[in-house]
Amino acid sequence: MSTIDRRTLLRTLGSAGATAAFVSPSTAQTGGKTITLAAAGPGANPRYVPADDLKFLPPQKIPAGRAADVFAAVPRQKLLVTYERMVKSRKWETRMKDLFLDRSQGLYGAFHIYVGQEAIANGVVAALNDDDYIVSTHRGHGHLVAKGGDLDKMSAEIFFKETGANHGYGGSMHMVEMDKGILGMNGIVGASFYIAAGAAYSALVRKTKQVAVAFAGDGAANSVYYFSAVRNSAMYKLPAIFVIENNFQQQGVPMATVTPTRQISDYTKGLGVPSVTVDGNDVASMYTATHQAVERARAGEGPSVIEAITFRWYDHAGVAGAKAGADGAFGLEYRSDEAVRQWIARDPIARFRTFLLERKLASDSELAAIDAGAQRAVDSSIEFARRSPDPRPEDGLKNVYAQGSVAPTQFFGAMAPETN
Ligand SMILES: Cc1ncc(C[n+]2csc(CCOP(=O)(O)OP(=O)(O)O)c2C)c(N)n1
Repeated sequence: MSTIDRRTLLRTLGSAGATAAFVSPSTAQTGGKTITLAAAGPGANPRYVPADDLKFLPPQKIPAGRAADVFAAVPRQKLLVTYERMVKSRKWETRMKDLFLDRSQGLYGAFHIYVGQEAIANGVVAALNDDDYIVSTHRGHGHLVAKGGDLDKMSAEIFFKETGANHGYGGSMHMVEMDKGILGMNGIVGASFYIAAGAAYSALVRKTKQVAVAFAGDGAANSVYYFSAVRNSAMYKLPAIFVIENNFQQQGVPMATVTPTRQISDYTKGLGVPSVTVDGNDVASMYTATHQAVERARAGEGPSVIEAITFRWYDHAGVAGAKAGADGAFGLEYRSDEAVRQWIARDPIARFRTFLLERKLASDSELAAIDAGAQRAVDSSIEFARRSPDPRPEDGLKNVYAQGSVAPTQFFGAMAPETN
C-alpha cells in the first residue's frame, strides 16, 4: 500500500477547489477590499504558501472605500497625532538601528525592529481611548510610541541608564508605562494574549468600559496560549481585541510552512468570534476594523480578532543584513530580497502621507514640520540617554522583591495555612 504525506494530501485536496481569489471577511468594513490568495497548483490555494509575502502585496496607495472615508472623518488633529507617532516610531528605530551598526557606540542586547508595521499599532491605538490597555510583544517599540510612550525613557532604556523605562534593568523587550495603559512589552511569545484577557476581565469586573488589546505575531497565534485566551475571552464576553500582526516571518521560519488554515483569522471562527483579515499597512483599514471591535467590546458583546497583513523590513532581531543610512535588511536566507524591496515600496507611512495630502487633510509643509519635529524628539532623546547616569550597583536588588509594609500572607490570607 502506498502512503501519502500530510502536505501532499493537503495540496491534493486543495487543488479540488475552484477559486484563487478569496474575498476577505473584512470586505464589508474595509470598503470592498479583496485580498487575493496565491494559487498553489491548478485549483484554489488551500492555505498560505511560501512566497505569499509577494502575492499579498497591497496597492501602493490606500484604496478608496469605506475604511478610507471613515478614517478621513476622524478629527484632523487626531490624524496628525497618528501620523506624528508613526514617523517618530520609524525615525527612532531607524536611528537606533544605525547606532547598533556602529560598534563604537557599544549598544548591545536584543533589539527587535518594528519598522514596516507602524500602521498596525497606530491604526489600532487611534481607535482607543487613552485609558484603554495595550499589551505588546518582543517587537513592541512601535506599540509604545503609538500609545504615547516617552521617547526619552525608551532611549535611556536602550542605553541601560537609570532614567530608562525600567531604570536600565530591562532593555528593549521589557518596557512598560502603566499610567498610559501600556501593560508592557515582554519576551514570552504569546504572553500578550493572557495579559490582555486579564486586563479585559478586570475592566469587566470594575464595569469601566475599558478595552484591552493584545498585539501578537503570526508565530504567537500558533502558540497554545492563543486558542485558550480567545476561547475564554469569548466564554466570558471579555472586552478584548486580539491583533495578529502577520508579517509572514517567525524568526527564521516562513509563516506559511506552519500555518494549516487558509488564513490565521480562520483559527477563531469556530468560537463565534468575529475574525477578519485586513491590510495591515493601511492605517485606515486598521482604524476602521479596530473601531468596530471596540464598539462590540464596549457593548458587552465580547472579543474580536484582527489579522493584519504586513511585513517587517529588518531581520528578526538586530541588524544583520542592514546598512547605516539605508532601509531594509537584505540577504537573509528565509526571505527574498525582492519581497523586502516590494514591501518597502508599500511603506505604510508613505501611504498615509499620500492619503492626507490627497484628501487635503494636511499640507506638504505641515507634514514636513511634523517630520522635522519627530527627528528633533528622537535626537534629543538620544542626547538625554547619553547624559543620563548609569544605574548604581548598590541598587541592583531594588524591585526584585515586593517592598512595603504588606506581608505576603496578607495577599494570600484566604489561602494561608494556620500557623499556630
Ligand atoms: C514562549 C516562547 N517560545 C519561543 C520563543 C522564541 N521566539 C522569540 S520570537 C519568536 C518568533 C515570533 O514570531 P511572531 O510571533 O510571528 O512575531 P514576529 O517576530 O514576527 O514579530 C520565537 C519563536 C519565545 N521568546 N517565547
